Amino acid sequence: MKLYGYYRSTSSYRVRIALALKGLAYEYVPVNLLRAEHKDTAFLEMNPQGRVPLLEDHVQLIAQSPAILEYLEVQYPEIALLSNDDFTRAEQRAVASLIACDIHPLHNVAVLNQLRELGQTEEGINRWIGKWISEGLAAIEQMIGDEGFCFGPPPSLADVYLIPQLYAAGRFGISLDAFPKIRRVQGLAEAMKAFRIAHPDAQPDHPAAVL
Ligand SMILES: N[C@@H](CCC(=O)N[C@@H](CS)C(=O)NCC(=O)O)C(=O)O
Repeated sequence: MKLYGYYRSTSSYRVRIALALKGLAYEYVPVNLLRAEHKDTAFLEMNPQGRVPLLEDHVQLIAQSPAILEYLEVQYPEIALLSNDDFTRAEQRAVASLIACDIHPLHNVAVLNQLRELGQTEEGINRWIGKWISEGLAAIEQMIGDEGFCFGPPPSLADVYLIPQLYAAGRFGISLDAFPKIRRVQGLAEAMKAFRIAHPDAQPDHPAAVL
């Protein structure tokens, strides 16, 4: 398998966590968003949307992290990220969807650049980012369980989405002080190897690694 990604792309980070939790080996192919490598013709031929992540498996290409994660879950079910219980599985998907649909797209680089083009100030943009991340995390704080990862001892799809979103919150200087349950999950992830090897700091295209 090959994963085209960028070290601090939260949707690439989701896929790296899932691959690590499932114990799947893959080749990581960095696509530098700052150098606009995702808009190169060669990359656009593979993913017409020009975004990461992109997964290659058995010579097939899959775009969009939710589609990639679903594919991995079906193809490599031995370590499952979704519960067998219908209600718990729906809860796990609800947290994932909240992040994928209602938080992350609002602070994606293309959206922020569009706000800049429309004349928004950096201060306004920071307030915009803070609003969507803080409101989303406040809801998640109430949706997740009282012990273990989001929904019990084993990490699930909800954690696969939550941990990268917390990394983004940190990058944008958003405090997690009001979210003790979320901070508990963050602590558990920090202690688990699969999450550590998927972290942006551990990627070969992280600036500290490239220098
Ligand atoms: N819904 C997509 C979002 C992908 C996405 O927005 N990726 C960002 C990085 S996290 C990207 O490639 N941005 C480049 C751009 O917007 O030009 C997914 O989950 O895969």
